[in-house]
Amino acid sequence: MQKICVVGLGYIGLPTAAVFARAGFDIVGVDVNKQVVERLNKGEIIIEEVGLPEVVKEVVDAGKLRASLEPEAADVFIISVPTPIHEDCTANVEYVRSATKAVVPHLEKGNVIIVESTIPPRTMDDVVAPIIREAGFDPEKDVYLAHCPERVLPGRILIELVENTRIVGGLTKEATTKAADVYRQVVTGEVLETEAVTAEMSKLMENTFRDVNIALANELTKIAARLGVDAHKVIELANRHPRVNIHQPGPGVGGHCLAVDPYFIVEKAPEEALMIQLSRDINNSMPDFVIEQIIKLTAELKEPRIALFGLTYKGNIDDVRESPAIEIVEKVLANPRFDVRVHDPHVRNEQVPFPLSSFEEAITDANLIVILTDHNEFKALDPQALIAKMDTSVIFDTKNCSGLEQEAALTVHRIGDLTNLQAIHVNKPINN
Ligand code: SAJ
Repeated sequence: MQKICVVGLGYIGLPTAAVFARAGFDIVGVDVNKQVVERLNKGEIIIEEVGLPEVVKEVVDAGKLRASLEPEAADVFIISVPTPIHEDCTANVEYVRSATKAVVPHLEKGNVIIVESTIPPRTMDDVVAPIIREAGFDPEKDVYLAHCPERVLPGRILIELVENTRIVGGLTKEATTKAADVYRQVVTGEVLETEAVTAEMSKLMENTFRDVNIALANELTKIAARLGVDAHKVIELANRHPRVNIHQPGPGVGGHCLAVDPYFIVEKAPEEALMIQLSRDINNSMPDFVIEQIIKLTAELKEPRIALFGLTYKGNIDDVRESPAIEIVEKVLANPRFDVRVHDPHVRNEQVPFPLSSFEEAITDANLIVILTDHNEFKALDPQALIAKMDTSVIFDTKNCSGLEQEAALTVHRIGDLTNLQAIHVNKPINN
């Protein structure tokens, strides 16, 4: 059986190592984090993913997976390390570079090296191949270099690693086939073969497609606010056309993929990637658009009490990375006029630099609830409980998810339908 060395034991590398180990491969997993390595060798993991603890325990106990701080000789190397963005929105490929350098001393002719990390176009040619060449190998003849981007969804990683279609792009045709054959031993979905740069671009374009389409929905929302149209209704009706799929507007785009990957394209072709950059700008402008509405809604209140609901970048997860909700909360908290409560049933206090409140605390005496994330809890809010506890029962739903209906005692504004947005009035005069 082939031996695989997986470099980077994070959200993708570790499940990948586990899936190959379960299929019978001998796996050594490498990470620079000592704690990750020590725990893994005891069959324990420090990340959360459905089903993963069980599979890892099984393969570690069976001697199929072990961890190390250093790479070692293997038939196949899989590099799965992060590619964060710099302050100036260019990709930081340092981890890919250092992982490749760490692998090189253990390389032998005929080895396969696969990069799974999301990388800017041409990184395989311009960053990875030169390191291999410097080490004395011909990257087009002696070893087989390929990019195989991951495309799994957290919570379903073990299933999607096996069932999703994979794209494999090698530096040469032979490298493509060699790398694709590695995946064919565990993947039940299709394994599609292409060149390295095409594989790099297709991964980036998948997430860019979504980002651009969300930007279109967000732009529609702003147009609708100006023209007095309900954008949600427009989207619902337009999407009845068999070839139209307008996405959903919201408070912005978060997560470590959609909010990051489009910049990898802009970086390499800034003069051409105009729509991609503009879409990033539109989505990045949404937190301020939400705050503008909060300011309009509370303009006539002296010290408005505001409950902000939801911090994660999407519903029913605990991930706050790049979340637009965090930006909104921090800006609202910075405004001394506002008395703010923040509530998210999926987030623990130590994840964020401000205090969190319970649902009860947040709604009691509130003038306004702003929904920023579509958690199930916020889809099923009980209007009577809100009316009973809030001071003025006004909801601003930026995810159009609450299911709350406008009624005499309850005012509901949705992000795509701001036609009737008016300042909240209180019966008592505000000054004196
Ligand atoms: N969002 C909207 N409107 C929409 C859809 C999403 O505002 O109509 C927002 C969400 O609220 C969230 C953001 O976009 O803030 C991203 O959410 P998502 O669920 O679209 O994407 P991710 O980042 O969780 O996962 C994506 C997936 N890519 C695609 O769907 C094309 C996933 O398959 C990839 O594996 C992942 O990126 C990745 O690792 O690249």
